Amino acid sequence: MISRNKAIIDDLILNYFRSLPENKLTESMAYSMNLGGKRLRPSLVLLSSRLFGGEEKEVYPMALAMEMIHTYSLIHDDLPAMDDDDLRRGKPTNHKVFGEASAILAGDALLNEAFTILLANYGVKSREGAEAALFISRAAGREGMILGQVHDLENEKKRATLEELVECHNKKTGELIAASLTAPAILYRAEKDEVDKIHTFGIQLGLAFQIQDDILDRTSTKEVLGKSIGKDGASGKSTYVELFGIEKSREMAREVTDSCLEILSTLDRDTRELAELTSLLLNRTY
Ligand code: GRG
Repeated sequence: MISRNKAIIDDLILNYFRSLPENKLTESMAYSMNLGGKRLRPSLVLLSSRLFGGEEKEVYPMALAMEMIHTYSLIHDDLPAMDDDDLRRGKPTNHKVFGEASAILAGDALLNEAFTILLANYGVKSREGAEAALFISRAAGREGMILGQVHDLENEKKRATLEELVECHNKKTGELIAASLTAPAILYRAEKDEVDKIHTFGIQLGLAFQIQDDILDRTSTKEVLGKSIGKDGASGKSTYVELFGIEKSREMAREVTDSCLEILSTLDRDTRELAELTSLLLNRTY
């Protein structure tokens, strides 16, 4: 199921960029979009549309847009002014290949492209479509992922409390993951109670994902993939592992995963695929 979703999304991305005029900007956008990656957020869009009774193909543009927003955030996060990383997904970061100015513009263009796609395919077509696009915009912006990035920069300068760390992760990682699940629910007119539940599930899934990411940053072969890995461990930057150690962090990731599965069990829908993905994420190795 996971590899099928990933294959669909990889194809969507390839075909989309093949349809664009070839120039320096589209080359730089396509470079980062095609670097690989787990395609978690677009996969969640597909799974959520199935959960809420949608037609899978109808959310392909939404899935593509979510991966574009995610990729823009990674390009900007890697810039010298932010994390200053040379490698992403094991390959040279966008600014290392195309230069800093070009990388900033590629990120900007991916963000705009995502909202062009969302508005053209959903926003101008129905009220639910517009509400789904609005939800994604809020999750990615000032109240969501970008605010999380601001918290993350602040937490680099001090030892964060658990509450500060959770708030940072919920915004930086959780909101976009949650929006990938919530936007299809809105599009397919799920009841308010279900929309709230899938959103809460998404935020918790983001937290479990981020704790696992902190653990992998310290323990796995990810160490050879980018220099921020060593930096997180050595600089005292606030992470779960830094605050609680590996074993306690593993226990916390398990607890949050259990609470995700608990939320899913309260939805009167076939949540087996999402439950399977949730458990797989806890055991992921990259
Ligand atoms: C610069 C606006 C702006 C936001 C940056 C998402 C983010 C906020 C920064 C990326 C750095 C980071 C470690 C974020 C935490 C979330 C996370 C684990 C991102 C990596 O997501 P994966 O593992 O990446 O899904 P792949 O490569 O598989 O797509």
